[in-house]
Amino acid sequence: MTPKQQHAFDKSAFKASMTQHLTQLGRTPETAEMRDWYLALGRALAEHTTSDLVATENDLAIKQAKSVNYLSLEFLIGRLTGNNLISMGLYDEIAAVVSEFGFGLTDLLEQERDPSLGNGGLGRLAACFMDSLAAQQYPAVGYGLHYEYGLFRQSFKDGAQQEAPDAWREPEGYPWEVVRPDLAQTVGFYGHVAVIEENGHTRREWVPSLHIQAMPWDLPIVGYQSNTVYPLRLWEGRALTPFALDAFNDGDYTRAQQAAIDAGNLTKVLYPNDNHDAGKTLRLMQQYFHSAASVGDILRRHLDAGHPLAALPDYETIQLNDTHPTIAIPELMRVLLDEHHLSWDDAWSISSQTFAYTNHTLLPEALETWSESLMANLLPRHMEIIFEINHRFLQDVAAKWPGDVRKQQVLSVIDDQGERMVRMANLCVIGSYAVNGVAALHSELVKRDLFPEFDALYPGRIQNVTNGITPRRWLKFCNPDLSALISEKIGDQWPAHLEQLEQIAQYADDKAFQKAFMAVKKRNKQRLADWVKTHLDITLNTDAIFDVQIKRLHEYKRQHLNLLHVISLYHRLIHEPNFDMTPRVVFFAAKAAPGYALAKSIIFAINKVAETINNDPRVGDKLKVVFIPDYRVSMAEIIIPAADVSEQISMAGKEASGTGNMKMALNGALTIGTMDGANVEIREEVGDDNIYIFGLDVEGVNALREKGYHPDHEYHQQPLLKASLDSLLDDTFTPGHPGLLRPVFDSVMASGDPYLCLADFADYVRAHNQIDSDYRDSTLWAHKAILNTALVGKFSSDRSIRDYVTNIWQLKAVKR
Ligand code: CJB
Repeated sequence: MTPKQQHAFDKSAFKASMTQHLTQLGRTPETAEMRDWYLALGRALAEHTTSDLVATENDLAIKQAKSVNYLSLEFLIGRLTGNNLISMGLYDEIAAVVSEFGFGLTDLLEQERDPSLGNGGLGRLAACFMDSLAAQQYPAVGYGLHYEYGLFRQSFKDGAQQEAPDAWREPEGYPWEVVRPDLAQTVGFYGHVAVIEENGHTRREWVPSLHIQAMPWDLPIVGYQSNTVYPLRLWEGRALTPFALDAFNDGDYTRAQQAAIDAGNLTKVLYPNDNHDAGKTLRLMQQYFHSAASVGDILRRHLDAGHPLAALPDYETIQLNDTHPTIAIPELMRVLLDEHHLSWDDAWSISSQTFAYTNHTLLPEALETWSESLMANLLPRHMEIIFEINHRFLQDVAAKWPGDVRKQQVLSVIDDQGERMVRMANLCVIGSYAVNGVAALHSELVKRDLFPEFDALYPGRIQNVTNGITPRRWLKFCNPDLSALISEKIGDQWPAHLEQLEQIAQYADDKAFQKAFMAVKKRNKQRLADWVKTHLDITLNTDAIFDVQIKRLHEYKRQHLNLLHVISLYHRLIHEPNFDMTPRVVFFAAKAAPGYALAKSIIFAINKVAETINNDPRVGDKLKVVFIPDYRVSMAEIIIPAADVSEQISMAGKEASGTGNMKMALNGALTIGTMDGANVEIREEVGDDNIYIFGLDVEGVNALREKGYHPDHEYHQQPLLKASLDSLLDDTFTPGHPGLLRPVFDSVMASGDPYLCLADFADYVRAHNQIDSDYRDSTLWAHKAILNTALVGKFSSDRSIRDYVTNIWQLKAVKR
């Protein structure tokens, strides 16, 4: 439904449609529960988005335009209903409809379970990018996987993380999705390569021994105030036939159903690792399944539109979101070579002008490699093609650096030191026309430290596109009061033109505006405090500083540094009679990968410290610690508008960009952060006075390592640090059970403190002390907070997408 159609929004027809959908759920308005109403609302709205999706798909101008295909194993979209209502321009109309049925819209929206089809930043970025593509009408299709279970649900038992399956579709199915059986693909696995003699030529062709059906489900990505709706197409693994007929007829029922069981497992669950490659066969199967189905669909669309194969790069570009879909490169080569019988050079020319690759991390443990023997078994023809790509590539390397064996070794797609492994990142760089990092600093480090030889071999190929966030979800929807206040001052065009926020900078010292701005913050803090009271039974003081660290649990993100600061505050409150501090609530929310033991120990430690501090009457409401369980997009939508302080404290050089930093700054929080990732660019925008930078920068980290780092020196030289660490060993936080928190102590003391928490501790405490004193000056704080909101317009994902469009994809917007 478009703004044009909005005028024609037919309330009574819509109400009838909702009632009709209730009937299909076996309910009447009298018997329906809140959930049924939510489902009926979603289904009634989805009728409109589906029809716009199909119309967009069949739009001739779009078929004739170049599209981007965003390939990602993760799309962390979050709830769609509220967001789509905003994009459709129907929020107020629908609020009126549901109130006539006797409900509040926000209560109804709470019924939706988040589709958690991603782990963290990488998956959320993909969702923001789809939103910005649709908002600006750059033709796009998102390709992902239709996991039956998303990221696990997290709860705590005696402080320890428990995981439960996330059945996000619930029994009734997800109201926004539509299955597209006419677009199903078939994907092969295993088998052998046949050599076929034909007209005096031999050619090679893969004969898979297992076939699985890829069934697409489309979710609507609704353009902001437009009728453009692009698909997020998610592939589900299904058996081609429900059972093997021969075995069925022989009465071997178990074997007969094996195919269905195998196929059903393929997209059963999202792998819960973030920034970590676990190397499981089923994961490689998911990756290939995703790539093959997506490449098949892209070629179908291209050929259906009547374009020649050779023109593929003129009409389609394929963005690889990290290395997870790399296998799409040899898959496209295979289809061009073996199915369309193109020559190697022609196929390579097409393929290498079609793919582009985004690198999201420098962490060695996250850089994917696959065992050559595993790949040769699962995808024998692809392995041959990879060898051929590598063989030709190494000839180029030898031509550039004659006789340099080391260059050959580091650049080769195959790592042959030890078990032979396929390096997916190398394959991506070789097979792509553009490679980008996700923030200026990160992209420099990709060139300087990760791929210096590639940068020399292919000058200009490695670029930067700084990440961004969608202002529709991360300001307009999640912070309606601040949105209204901004619109009052500068009009309501800013959600599509975030740079306009700069105009509110002129009100940074306007007393009335400061008052209104801080009143909004206070209401948002109250909303979060109410949530905490209801769900965790902790009473919070909303005059306290709300100090927030929300992100995946990872040593490099240093939640344990934050914890040490919390412990140091507690220590001082108890042991220094003259110590005074501005009241503070420190919020954490984070999931740990189920197999990441230390991350789980850190969660446990935070929970135990929280329990002790929150129940110590000597502390009063000076300090509270809240670990919000089951962090997810819908929770972020409540926490972010309430944050005063945003913790972005990774060890410099480790966080590629960060996007939570952008969301909190946009909502008027001040960052305490290292010179890492996008913090560097946030500082450039907001200015030194409006951000709290601390700790070693990348050069400092390298210099310290060179010199030799000894965490125990820090321990012995800094009494407050020592006291804080020691309390992890005794039973301060685990009464009667000393030693339970030792893993966290050991991670910095016995394991050499790989992320330099102790080296940065003193400066971190200094920065927090500055925050403590600045916050007391409410005028000063309001000034800084307003400037954060005003000056981070650069971080709209609309700008990121325009950078991709201009510097990489070369697309034109098609207005419908
Ligand atoms: N990132 O979320 C992930 N998972 C990975 O496996 C690798 C990187 C994150 O991607 C975000 C989007 O680019 C970045 O903002 C973040 O720094 C990075 O850790």
